[in-house]
Amino acid sequence: PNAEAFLRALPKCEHHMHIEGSLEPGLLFQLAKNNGVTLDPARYTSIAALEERYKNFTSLDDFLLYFNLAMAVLITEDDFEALTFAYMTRVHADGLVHAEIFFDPQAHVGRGISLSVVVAGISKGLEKAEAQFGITSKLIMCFVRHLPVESALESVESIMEYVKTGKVSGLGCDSTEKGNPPEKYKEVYQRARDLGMKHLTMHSGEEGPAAWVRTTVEELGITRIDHGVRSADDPEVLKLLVDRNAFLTVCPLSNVRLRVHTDVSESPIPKFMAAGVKFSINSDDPAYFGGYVLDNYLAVHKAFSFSKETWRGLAIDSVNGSWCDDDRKKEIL
Ligand code: ES4
Ligand code: ZN
Repeated sequence: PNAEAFLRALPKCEHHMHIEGSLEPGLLFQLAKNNGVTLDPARYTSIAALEERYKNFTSLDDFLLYFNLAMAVLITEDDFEALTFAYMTRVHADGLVHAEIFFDPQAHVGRGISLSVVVAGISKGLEKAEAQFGITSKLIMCFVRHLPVESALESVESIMEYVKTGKVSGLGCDSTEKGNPPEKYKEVYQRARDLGMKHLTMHSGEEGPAAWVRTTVEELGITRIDHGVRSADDPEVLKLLVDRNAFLTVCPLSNVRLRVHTDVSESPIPKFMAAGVKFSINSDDPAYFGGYVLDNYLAVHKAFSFSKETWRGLAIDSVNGSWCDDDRKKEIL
């Protein structure tokens, strides 16, 4: 309880949260009803049954099946706004001051929802939250690895009008890692750079090996790595991350739910600290993985009992690893 109040009060930034992954079962059923969407009755029986199922994911792909099915209820601009505002309201209560949020344009456009509806809805939710709570944010488009590279290129090209207006700030890459090594996406990131995209990140080293994190840094030139926990398997990769001033967005509860490790106590966070690798602590898909950002901080504290001084340092790192400008960082710190 003492630790909780302390961690809540620390000004924190989150950099790894898929907005579609903040769709709580309650809102999912409500939107299905409002929008007349029929969910698979074998999978979507009740809120309680769904929450139980979420405790039994066997892998990233097993989770992604549910993550992608649930999106069917997100139809209107209001749906995306409500989803986003619900997340921002929730994390404001956790002491979050800045959020960098992923979304998967291909997953929505592919089922007939226009990109303008998706971006306008999410943006409205973010603007409303900034006006009411003072939380700032950045929106990051991710391309998905389960679709062809050609589709990723199209998605990057179509997002550029929103990058130009400042509604979208960066590019990430998510979904199935196994069978999709980072070098497959060199061209996609190159296109994004050519088009003037400045902030780049990539899910790497979640289920894939440390060697793929190396490729992400050395071949793709990306130094923000989402997850990256498998880097800890190779001291040379840890050294590379330090040398390149890389930043990992670690998601402890996600890693347990998706069987990357069996318990938060197996998280390589202490190894990263010992090696001098900078990172932040994040929720990934809070509606699916058993908690929001503060729950992740608390789980790490339960596992490792860091001192207040250590926690202050980690929260400062979360601010410094953000893509907000220096004035905003100063204001937070
Ligand atoms: C994801 Cl945990 C995770 N890994 C990869 N892709 C994702 N999309 C949503 N959550
Ligand atoms: Zn993720």
